[in-house]
Amino acid sequence: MRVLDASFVQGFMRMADDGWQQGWHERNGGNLSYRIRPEEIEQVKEELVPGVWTPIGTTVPALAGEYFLVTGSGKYFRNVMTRPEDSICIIELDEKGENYRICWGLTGGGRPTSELPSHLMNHEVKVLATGGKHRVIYHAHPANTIALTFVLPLTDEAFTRELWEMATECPVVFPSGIGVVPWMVPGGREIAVATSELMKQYDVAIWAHHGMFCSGEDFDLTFGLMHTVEKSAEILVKVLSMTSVKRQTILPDDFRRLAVDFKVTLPEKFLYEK
Ligand code: 2HA
Ligand code: ZN
Repeated sequence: MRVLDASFVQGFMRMADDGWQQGWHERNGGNLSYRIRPEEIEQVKEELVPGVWTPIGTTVPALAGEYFLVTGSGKYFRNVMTRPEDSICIIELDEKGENYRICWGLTGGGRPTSELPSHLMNHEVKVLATGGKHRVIYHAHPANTIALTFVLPLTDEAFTRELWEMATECPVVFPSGIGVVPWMVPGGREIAVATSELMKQYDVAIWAHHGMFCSGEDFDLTFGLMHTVEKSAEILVKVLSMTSVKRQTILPDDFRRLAVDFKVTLPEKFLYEK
């Protein structure tokens, strides 16, 4: 089968285009990666041409030998639908999880996303934490979430609680909460370590004054997670634009009742009295 005809590639392209249409990917902003199933890579094997081994910049032994579909460094989400073969690539990791090689794509040259260390370290944490269920890591620059990093305290507790309050579905969609990474230089191992540490407990991490990372089982769930957090952030921005005091809101005991009916566990550290 042609790589571009495979359903996991089609799903990846659609998600990238959905993010572009949301306005989350100005210029070359954001990046997306998918951990390919063995049977999926088998389908497209004849089109793979391995390049040279290149250091990842970190070590991910739990992902040794795995294949990933990832966006390219400096490539635009806007072009993924029209020029996928130049915008995205399939990479293979070596037997130690120290190097990668490009096996398909980036026809005009280039490298995988500049955030490859963060993507792979998040994948590694999620493989271990979910028994391999999570396959998608998504980074975008949604404006309302970023705006809140200038006005809310940069704590997991503040972001989780404030965003849970803005839409009843939120604690059901991200019951474990949201982690916050203080401002750091992007692109390297240090921010990757900080993010993947948070991903041990959360499926969402916010990078102050930069953007958001989400992890999920498939394209629908991971895109939906980013979309839900950003929608909630948009509501909070609107509320804060009208007033600094909410007349009424969802209270800690309301969340506790919701948790029972929707069969989710909401950590008590987010249900503090204000
Ligand atoms: O330009 O979003 O964080 C890609 C990015 C870097
Ligand atoms: Zn970014």
